[in-house]
Amino acid sequence: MRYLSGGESHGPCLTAIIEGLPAGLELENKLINKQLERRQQGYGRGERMAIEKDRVEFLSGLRFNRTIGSPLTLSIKNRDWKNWEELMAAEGSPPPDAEAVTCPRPGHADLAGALKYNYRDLRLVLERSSARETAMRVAVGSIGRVLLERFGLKFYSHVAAIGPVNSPTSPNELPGLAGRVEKSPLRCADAEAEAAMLKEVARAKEEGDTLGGIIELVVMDVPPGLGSHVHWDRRLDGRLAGSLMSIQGIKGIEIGAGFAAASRRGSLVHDPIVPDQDRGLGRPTNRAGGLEGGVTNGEMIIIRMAMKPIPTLGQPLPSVDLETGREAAGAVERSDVCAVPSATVVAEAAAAWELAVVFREKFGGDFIEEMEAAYRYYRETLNRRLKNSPR
Ligand code: EPS
Repeated sequence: MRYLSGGESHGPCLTAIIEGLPAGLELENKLINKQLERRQQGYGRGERMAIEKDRVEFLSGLRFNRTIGSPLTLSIKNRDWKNWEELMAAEGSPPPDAEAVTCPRPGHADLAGALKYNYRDLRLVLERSSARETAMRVAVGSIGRVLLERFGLKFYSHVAAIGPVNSPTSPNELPGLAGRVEKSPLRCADAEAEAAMLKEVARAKEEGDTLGGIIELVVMDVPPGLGSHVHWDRRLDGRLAGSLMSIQGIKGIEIGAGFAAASRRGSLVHDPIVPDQDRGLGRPTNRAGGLEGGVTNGEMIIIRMAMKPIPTLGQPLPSVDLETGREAAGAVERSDVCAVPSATVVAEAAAAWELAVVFREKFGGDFIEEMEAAYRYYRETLNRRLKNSPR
């Protein structure tokens, strides 16, 4: 299963084509739209979010709310397009008053992208590097999530830190606190931490600055055996990390105990395997974060991501005007102060997509019932195997 997406931040729309979904999967746009709405929330977003109201449209691959096995084409309109029609026109020439963006923002894709593609106008980089692209990633990931929810997988996320303020919530608490997270303007499960984070974001905004933070993602009820140890590019830890790291602004990833495991002895890192009355085998701890050898082990997946502060600053850092070669401040554009809450929703979707891909690899099938039969067979085999293991 794979997808490609296209679309500029201020172009007419975002588009994606997904190939490889089983036929017969029920899809309703309201499920996808709910995820798109979640992504648009969050204290710290800029004025753009007041303009957009993201909604998915299905352009192919769906008939009467069921996939038909052909490529599923999705579209999300950019409402802001009406303000950019001339400057971002696909054909013709630039309007006479069009000004090129020539001062790269430190920390942004501006400079590296312009050097790579030999652009004069940095707009050609920022239009596609923009986190606007994540609207489509959420739509695509949500379709993977619809598929996985049929098999009982559950996704939770929260903001574990914004700038220097940490939330004390642990991953195990997330299912019970999901309602609180959904209502929080910062997707933070802890009221006290949330209040301090809100202050921090307001202060950064006042000072023309931006903030990053830490996102925690949990996936529950994941069957063991997804991914594979047999080849590097089939290891699921690497695939999840690659996909999550590619979300705009993410600079660090850890699975389970992550970096903390490096300073502890093995006896304090690895999760003992014990007999378990109900499951056959149990793990009293989950420092592996649900993945061993690049394969899911049946425990919940726990991933933490570090997001850097947004590089578009109200008080810009020093830069160079690429047109003149002289010192100049980095470009100032309308932007967000903090997008960590939105990124938690993007992370859920990106992980859902990657897990859906490995689910399709393992259980295959051209139609959904065929896939479900393969899944049932595997579950029965696991049950026999685990229940019969000698105690
Ligand atoms: C972004 C800059 C802002 C954000 C945008 C990402 O957009 P604009 O330049 O139009 O104000 O709002 O995020 C989105 C549009 C979105 O849907 O998340 C950037 O430069 O990355």
